[in-house]
Amino acid sequence: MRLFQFFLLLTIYLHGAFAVKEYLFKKCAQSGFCNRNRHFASQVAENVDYQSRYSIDESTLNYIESDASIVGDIFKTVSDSTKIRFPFIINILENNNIRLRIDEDRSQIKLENKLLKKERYNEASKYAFNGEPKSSTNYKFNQISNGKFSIVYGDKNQYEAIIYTTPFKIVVNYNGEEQLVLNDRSFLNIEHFRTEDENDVNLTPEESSFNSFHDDFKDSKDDSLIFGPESVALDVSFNGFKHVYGIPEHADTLSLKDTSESEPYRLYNVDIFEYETDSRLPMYGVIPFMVAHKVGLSAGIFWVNAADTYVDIKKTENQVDNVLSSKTDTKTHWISENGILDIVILIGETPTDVTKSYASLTGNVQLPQLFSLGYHQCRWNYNDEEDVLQITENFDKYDIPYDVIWLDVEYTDSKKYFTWKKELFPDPERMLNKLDETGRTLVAIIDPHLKTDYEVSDEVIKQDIALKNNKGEPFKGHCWPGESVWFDSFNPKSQKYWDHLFRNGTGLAGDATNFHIWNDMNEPSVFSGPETSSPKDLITYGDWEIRSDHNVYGLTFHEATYESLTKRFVNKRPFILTRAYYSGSQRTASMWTGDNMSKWEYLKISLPMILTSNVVNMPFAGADVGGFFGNPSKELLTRWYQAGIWYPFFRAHAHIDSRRREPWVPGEPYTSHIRDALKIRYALLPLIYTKFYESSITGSPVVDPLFYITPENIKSFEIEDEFYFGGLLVKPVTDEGAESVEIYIPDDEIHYDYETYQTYQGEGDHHIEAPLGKIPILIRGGTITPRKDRVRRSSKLMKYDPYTLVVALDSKGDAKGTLYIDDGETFDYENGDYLYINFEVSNNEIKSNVNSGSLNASNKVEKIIIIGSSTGGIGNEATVSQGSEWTTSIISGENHAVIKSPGVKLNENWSIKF
Ligand code: NBV
Repeated sequence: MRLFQFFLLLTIYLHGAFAVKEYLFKKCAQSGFCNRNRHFASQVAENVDYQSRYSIDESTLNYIESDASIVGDIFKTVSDSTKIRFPFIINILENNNIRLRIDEDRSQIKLENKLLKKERYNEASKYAFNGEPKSSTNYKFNQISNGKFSIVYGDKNQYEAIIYTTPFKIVVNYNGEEQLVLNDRSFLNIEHFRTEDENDVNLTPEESSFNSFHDDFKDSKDDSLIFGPESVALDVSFNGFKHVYGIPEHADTLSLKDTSESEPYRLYNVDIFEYETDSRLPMYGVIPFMVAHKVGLSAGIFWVNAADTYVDIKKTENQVDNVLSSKTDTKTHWISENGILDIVILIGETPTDVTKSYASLTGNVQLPQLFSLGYHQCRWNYNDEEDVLQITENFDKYDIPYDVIWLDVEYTDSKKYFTWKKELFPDPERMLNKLDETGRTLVAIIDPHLKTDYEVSDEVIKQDIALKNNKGEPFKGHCWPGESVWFDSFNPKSQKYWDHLFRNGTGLAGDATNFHIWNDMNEPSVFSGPETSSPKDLITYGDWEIRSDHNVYGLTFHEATYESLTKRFVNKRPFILTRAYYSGSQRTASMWTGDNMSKWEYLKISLPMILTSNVVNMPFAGADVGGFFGNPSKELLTRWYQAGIWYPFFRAHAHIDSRRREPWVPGEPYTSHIRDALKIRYALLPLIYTKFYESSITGSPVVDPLFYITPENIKSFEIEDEFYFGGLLVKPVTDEGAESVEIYIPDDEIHYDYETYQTYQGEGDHHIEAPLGKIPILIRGGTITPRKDRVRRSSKLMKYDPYTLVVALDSKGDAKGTLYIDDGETFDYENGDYLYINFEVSNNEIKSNVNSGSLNASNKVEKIIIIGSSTGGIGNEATVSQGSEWTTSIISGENHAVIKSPGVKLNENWSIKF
């Protein structure tokens, strides 16, 4: 064991004194497969006469009726005597997405190593997709003529994919215009199987052999690289698209950067401590889905691959056209270490369409329990039962709402998960019950590394459900507890033991149901491993190298935890926070952006990072409020809370070495400002819950980047420090000392100040005073925001409270909104026990219409605030009708009027004339 390195890493972790050690992570040039593909691409690009070596053998083309697919063989001409066969399959999926898969025929190869499957890994889709996507039969297949065939699809035949056979290339048209081109630049490259001895004859002149059979990067030197070079790469051009988004996780801008002169964006789940901002380095999570947008059209690419991946982005000025939005093309180059080539192309009229379409493949976010949308108080660590209960008491004493307290690693006995440090937490169930009295919940951490020599790891070894080294023995490495083994959550057999550990009664937390789980370090983080992760030649269940399925490991781990919690609870939605994630994680977990720092730049970067997460359908996202490493100034802490109330997942967290900073710690006026911010969050829980419900049904974001609301406005395409949360346009203050902001309104819709109702109108920047106590929030005209204005100690205690509706009129005097209500905890809503209500205002009348569901909720509406200049003319009485008719009073104020106590129940339709 490299003990010295282990201690060095540990020191860095504990003291948090250094910036990210960039040199610990492979640059593209140091990574065998990335280096080779960038080299290949540069050779190809330099040669204007270059012709891709890949072409379809036209005689192999076939239509398979059973799944409406088009299949055939692509051949790569290595030399006159060597041609390599790659079977391909094309499907049109529901929602007008087109999927291309290219595999390698490895049936003839002989692999000495009997521990591994010899095929290319093809299971990423099994984890990412929400069930096998349905193929559509509804398309027209135009047989080959003149070296190409085409597929026309869509209800208006608006999509067309033209597949060129020699060389191979796919052009995707929409409404007759070329939008996307695959293998446009001839960067398609699938490194076929060969032994080291045969390597030379298998290399073409434009290829390199850099690090094909060994790896000379630091701790990667032991990598056995049994398969040699096996990368898969492809270029995709987006015509006329200047902006692309997505492919998290990176601490970078919302609109992705050109990487021609820098590192590519790397997608590899790693524990990157003290990460830097403005960086293309990999982070904890991976979603290989990119959204492109231009005026009039959006597109997406889902690169279904779970191996180490790099993405290059190049923006090129297109000489022909002079229109600003359409003169730039974005050209992308996707490079993965291995696996099959599996790509889905999505096209929609708006970015929301593309996000939803991707969600239709990978599943929507699960509807969270309502408590989990409240405020989470975490730090590494709350020391003992008394500490936990004292914190709770202080929240009540200072009149600050909060729902969840968290326990980090120190609650365990010597970091042995599923144990408690008995002297500090003598009776966890008693503690949980006390928390429950005020509706509070506990979340405790459980990681996948299991300290060797204790009953849980012994059992994991005995049951053969640990990750294995390349000899097929349980892999032993170092992590928090010292020497550890890793739980192999790919193995279906492991679920049973996991369920056992989480079981009710004698299990982890007695019978408590206010107990949920945080899965950390599941990249997996291995202190003694290369790039702080698992050696790439570990073997996971199914006889795959972790090289192939590394990026889904974290997902399988949190999915196992989710599954165990569904069994532990009777009919309650589990809450899981995960650090590592992949496409599909949204179905069962929330995420946060890991170990940020108590600095203004990390507050700033949290916004594009969370917006990116929403673009790629992982909307239950947050960042550590206050910053993990270091100590925030009181001003920074306050501003961070004011921004954090808009994170879909809202948790404050701090490193073990940092000073205490719970909301009452900074004192006045900061504590009051933080309290005010938290009360805004709690009052808006009905809106937040409704946004989550809508996302869980349609796949739409919970927080929208501006260009999702105004996709026609080029100026909104790069805005990342503002967003819409429902009808609220928010620009948190993220600059030290700032007393005001310029908020950009992306169109001519009227907006109103959230507190004063002052009007702002006109596309462009607007000045808003924002002294420390003020969060710049505008309400968009034409929207209705549901609230609960009686903020209590926790969300559970607000369950039966009445609602307030905030109606912001547009210039015509109209507005629309929705509200979702259910019991906030169970799955009963799946059987109709909920209410989804539409509100509409026009002609001085507000109408409520229960759109679906039939919950017998007794909640009423206690007031309706109508905002708009026309409210000046409103009288002092409103007529309410729900079954019978009655009147109620209206009180008018500056730019608004309030309908007092209308007394309507939400579970039946009603209307009010004012
Ligand atoms: O469990 C300790 C920390 C945790 O507080 C943090 O949120 C995680 O991102 N964990 C990482 C382990 C390493 C911290 C340096």
